[in-house]
Amino acid sequence: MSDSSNIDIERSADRSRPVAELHPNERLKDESRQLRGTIAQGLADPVTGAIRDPDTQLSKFFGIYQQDDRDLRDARRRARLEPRYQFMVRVRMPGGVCSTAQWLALDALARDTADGSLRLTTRQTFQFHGVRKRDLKRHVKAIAAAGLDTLGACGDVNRNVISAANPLRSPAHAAANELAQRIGAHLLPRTGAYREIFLEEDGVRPGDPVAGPDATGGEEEPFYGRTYLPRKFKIAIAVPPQNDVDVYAHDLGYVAIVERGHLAGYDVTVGGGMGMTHGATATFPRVADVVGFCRPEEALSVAEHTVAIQRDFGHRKDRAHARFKYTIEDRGLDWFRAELARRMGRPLDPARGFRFESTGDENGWREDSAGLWHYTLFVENGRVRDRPDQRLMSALRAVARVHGGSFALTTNQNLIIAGVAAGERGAIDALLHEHGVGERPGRSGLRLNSIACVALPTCGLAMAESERYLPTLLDRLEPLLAAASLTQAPITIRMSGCPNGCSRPYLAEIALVGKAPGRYNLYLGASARGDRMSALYRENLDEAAILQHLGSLLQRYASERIGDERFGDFTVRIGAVPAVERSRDFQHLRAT
Ligand code: SRM
Ligand code: SF4
Repeated sequence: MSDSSNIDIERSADRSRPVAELHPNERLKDESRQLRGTIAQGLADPVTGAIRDPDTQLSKFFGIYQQDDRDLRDARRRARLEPRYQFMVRVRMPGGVCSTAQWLALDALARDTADGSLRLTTRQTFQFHGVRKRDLKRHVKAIAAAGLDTLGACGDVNRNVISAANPLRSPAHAAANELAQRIGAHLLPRTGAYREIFLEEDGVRPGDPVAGPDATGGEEEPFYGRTYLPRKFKIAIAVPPQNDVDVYAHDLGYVAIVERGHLAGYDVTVGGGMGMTHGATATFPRVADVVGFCRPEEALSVAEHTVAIQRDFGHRKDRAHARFKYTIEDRGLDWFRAELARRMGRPLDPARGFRFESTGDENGWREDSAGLWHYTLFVENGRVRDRPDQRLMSALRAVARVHGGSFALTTNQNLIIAGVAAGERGAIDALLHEHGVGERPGRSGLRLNSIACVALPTCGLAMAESERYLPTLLDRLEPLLAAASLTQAPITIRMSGCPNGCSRPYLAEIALVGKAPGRYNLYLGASARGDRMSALYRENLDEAAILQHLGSLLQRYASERIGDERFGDFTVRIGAVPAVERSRDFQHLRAT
């Protein structure tokens, strides 16, 4: 198979078929009048806190998820009340940078129309939780007034494009951030539904990123068409030696190649993804493959054509098989390269090669070559809220009021106070300290390299706790680390409340994936560079068993590691888990 015109290409489940033969969501999208559905009517209905059923699928395309508070489910059922419906609202912010004015606007909004907290996500943006239906339009309008939007933050479209954190760090970081913004704008849905329903503006401002159909004067969705993509599509841009974005977890990735101080272009990766379903071996996480090199001026075209290939060939019958990783698995890399070359008019150049060192963030103050300072603040699991001992939300509000630079979100759920003049550092340190925030001497390397997904009580798919539990588990693991003299060891640990893998767990040296309340599958053996997945070590563990298994492995690591060997590599070397080089191995191990 080398050419898309080849008659061997299986087309029975892609968009060449009538929607009636495909997954019901395809028909829903097709008949939705470019995502309008009856969302407006549902929002206007005062009788319920919910919107209408199929519209809950459509609202995702506007970054809006209907949820209910799962902590209250049983009590409300017993009281014969409808679930406590509320909405998660996700901001679209390619490259993850906001101004201090935007921070202050979002902070006010979190306290006004959400649950009083801001959530920094693994895709470098903000989520609000607990927004009630009656406040939803006001909430989205306030985000727009701050110069941001939520369009395409969820749904079957290209998602928030992420790039190596902090564009001020180096020229390559600036280029990566700029590329993220260009791709994000280029692949934004054009439907006017967002403005009509949530912003309630018919007028279109030229150049407005959420302008809608009149801005193009043509078809409402010239790129996506009536049925959009088969599934979500995710793009990341990395700048070695950091792989903070986890480029191998992405449908499409770019790795900056800097030669003699100049950005030569990008090595391109395709076919990564994390999601799977427990027990369904046809679903699996996959580490992306490097397929070639493109020059900076070709990068946008690579994104457009790659997403178009998935739009045209992605599986639209079975949503569990609809991510790009399965298109790549089904059809092969040679097919993809040929199809991309056909669309671009030339093949990608051979990959140049690169080397990653870690996926983590470097916490604390760092100076750049221009003499500006950047403070990376560890934000446990990305949750920005005030606690009695640590008034993080107030601290960052106070910093935003005096800080002359910007805020850069990281894909490890942390925050960089970016672009700080040397003379401003003391004031920022003092504000953080005053609110009980900042560096803490006893914090372990494991905690500083931890990520947990949201899970309960808002995520409808959670099987176990994650964000609310990982800090407690770490409290119990830290004495074991201390006993093994491993407090400073930079070991990555990630927890997800279900196998969908929102914390990208299968790329962490220690991964805990929720199976049932209080029960987790333990995966080990991923590389610290984010290029090798972990393998299932033990299933269905409760806390005591997790502590026992990790405790003894950490003890062995302390005494048997060779040089600066990382924990993931160590667990593979001693045979605790096999090395998972390919997703097929991951599947095989799970099935046996
Ligand atoms: Fe995710 C679904 C939260 C990053 C894979 N994810 C969800 C939903 C919307 C649950 C739902 O569908 O009802 C979660 C909302 C929970 C809540 O209450 O807020 C949710 N995902 C998150 C966030 C907030 C986790 C976090 O703690 O930061 C991340 C938001 C990113 C963003 O700003 O856009 C988030 N999700 C990811 C990632 C990591 C990444 O993208 O780098 C993944 C794995 C990578 C991938 O996509 O392969 C991920 N989320 C999923 C999946 C599995 C997709 C699949 O291919 O099978 C689902 C379920 C689905 O889509 O059906 C999902
Ligand atoms: Fe929810 Fe599962 Fe994602 Fe966690 S991994 S946020 S539980 S969908």
